[in-house]
Amino acid sequence: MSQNYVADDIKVLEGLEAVRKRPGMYIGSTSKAGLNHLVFEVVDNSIDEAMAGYCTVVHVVIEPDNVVMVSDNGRGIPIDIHKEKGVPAVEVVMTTLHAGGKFEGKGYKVSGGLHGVGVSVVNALSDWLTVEVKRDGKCYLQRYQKGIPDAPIGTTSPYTGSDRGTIVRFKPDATIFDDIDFSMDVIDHRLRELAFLNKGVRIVFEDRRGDEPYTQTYQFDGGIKSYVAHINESKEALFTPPIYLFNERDLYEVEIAIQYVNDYYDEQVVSFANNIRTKEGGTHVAGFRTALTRVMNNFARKYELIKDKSEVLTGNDLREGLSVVISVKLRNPQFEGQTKTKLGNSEVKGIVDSMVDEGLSLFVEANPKIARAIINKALIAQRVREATRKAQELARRKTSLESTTLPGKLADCSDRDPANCEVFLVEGDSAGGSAKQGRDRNFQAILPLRGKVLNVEKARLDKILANEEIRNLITAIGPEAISGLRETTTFELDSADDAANAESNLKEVLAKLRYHKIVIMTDADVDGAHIRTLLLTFFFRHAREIIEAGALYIAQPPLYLVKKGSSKRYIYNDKALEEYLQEVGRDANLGIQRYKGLGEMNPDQLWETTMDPAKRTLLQVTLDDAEAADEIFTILMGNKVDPRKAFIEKYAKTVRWIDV
Ligand code: 0RA
Repeated sequence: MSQNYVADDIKVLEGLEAVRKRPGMYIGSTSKAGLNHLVFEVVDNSIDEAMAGYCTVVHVVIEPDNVVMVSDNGRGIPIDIHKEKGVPAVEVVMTTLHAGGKFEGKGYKVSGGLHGVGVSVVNALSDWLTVEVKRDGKCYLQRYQKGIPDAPIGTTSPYTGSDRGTIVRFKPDATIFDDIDFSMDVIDHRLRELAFLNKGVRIVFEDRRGDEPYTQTYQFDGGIKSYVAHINESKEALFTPPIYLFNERDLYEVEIAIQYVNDYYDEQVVSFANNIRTKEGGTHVAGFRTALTRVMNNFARKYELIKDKSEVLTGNDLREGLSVVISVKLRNPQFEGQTKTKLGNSEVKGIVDSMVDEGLSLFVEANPKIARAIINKALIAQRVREATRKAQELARRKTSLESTTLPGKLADCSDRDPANCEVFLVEGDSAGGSAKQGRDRNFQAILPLRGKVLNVEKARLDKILANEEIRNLITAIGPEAISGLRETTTFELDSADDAANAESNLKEVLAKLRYHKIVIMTDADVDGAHIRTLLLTFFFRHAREIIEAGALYIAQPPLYLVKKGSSKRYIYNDKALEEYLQEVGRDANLGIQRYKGLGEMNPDQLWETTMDPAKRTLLQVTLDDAEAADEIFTILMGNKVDPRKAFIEKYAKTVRWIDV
């Protein structure tokens, strides 16, 4: 035992105590996110071993009592006696802060982990933890309680296996965390992501807590190339397979997979640094964008795809339909931004830029057809942007004439303060008639919309603007509230405070809306559902900020009127009807009227059931999970039939969205 042992021992205890006192400092929080983070911290070590080329399989099991087991077939954490500390290296790793996995100079290029805190933090926050190391034909075992070893490391016998690896099992300390129920979905999603990011590694996930165990095996030999393909699964790719760029320089590794899709105008950038999702982007994304724009312009100019010397493709032109996964690995990642998910290392921009420039230039020369397809798409985007700008200028000039250009069909309200006002988007003229009579004209406006509005998923903004119903809708609610219709759209404000920006954007949107509540009021039948989906798609695609501002609602008209003697009752869905019938008994003298459309209700009834703020229920449309909503819209409205069918079959019974 070294002379330093006692001093070191005290340091270890102090370290563990610090972690237990302020867990949030090490794992972010003691809520669900922090709890799940424990698993990722342990998994990261195995992934590092895989990245170093020594491990092919990682198993993650959630056992019935929320004990987590992570095993790998790597070299096994070293058990030789640590020179300074006089205990096996594995004990040092398990008990010393910032010693996890990162044995400098032993071939470890990068180390993951959101906070990169190491497995000792998991140990400190566990009721108990065991580590087993299989190497040199032996199996070593050590157990800890709240981070402190029960006893010196021992060997378990008999062990005859020739396999190697590390097995960590731990039970989180219930006195530290809000609760210790790991989230299957979050862990499942992250493990799949890790499998995409670390190609070839097999990750087996099992959740044994339910009656039926849940098992998944992830292994993607295409790495992030498979990831992009997965993102675009239900879309139509402009070309396959995705463009794949890989390069390493000094201690930087850059991996990028690019694909464009048709009939989809948003861009999807999914970026990572050291396997950590950088939601706010950063220097790696900036370097990519610059290089993409430059390479495509060079190609377009060289082959005279852009005529005029002064003509250029802008970054915006090249964004439409772009899906890209960017993964960089580096020694000292700096995370910045609101949520610390923005890569800040300034040298990375130039490195990624020059690597993409080099790789993509070679690619476009070797694959001119693909390059031309991308450039054509960007040229169309450019023309559309120009056409939209003109259309919008026209619209703006019209709106400056104030209410005279409001659509003739709009029955406006008298109050001029948008904060008090609501507009009901109503399907058809007959329902529109009832709504007009039933409303409170002081603050409620009615805009009847005719027929199937338009399949907005497929249409571009310029075509959408040519549709009269949509133009009416936009003019009625206030064209200036829709950023796609404003002159300048600012992308990626570089250094500014993002939260403050979001806040001021909302204020700006509300300031430009003519009504702070926009209510979709459609029939409770299939056609009504269709129109509602079309409208939601329109708002989602082209006026997302209105949803974000919380200004979009869905009215809830009743499905039935049940009369019993002189009393009457409105019922809003089949389940409620069933319950009511159970309650009153089926043989009672009941009159049940089913409303087929809003038009069947007299104006008083419509007011009473659906429009009166004192009695109605409005569903506020949220963008809680824009990514999920986006997927659903694409599947439901897109070109491909198979994913739509599969989706509907999968969710027919559960999902509320289809029926929203
Ligand atoms: C440092 C050196 C060696 C292996 C590891 C760390 C290692 C750590 C973890 C954590 C989870 N699983 C792991 N597997 C390996 C290599 C030692 C040697 O030379 O054999």
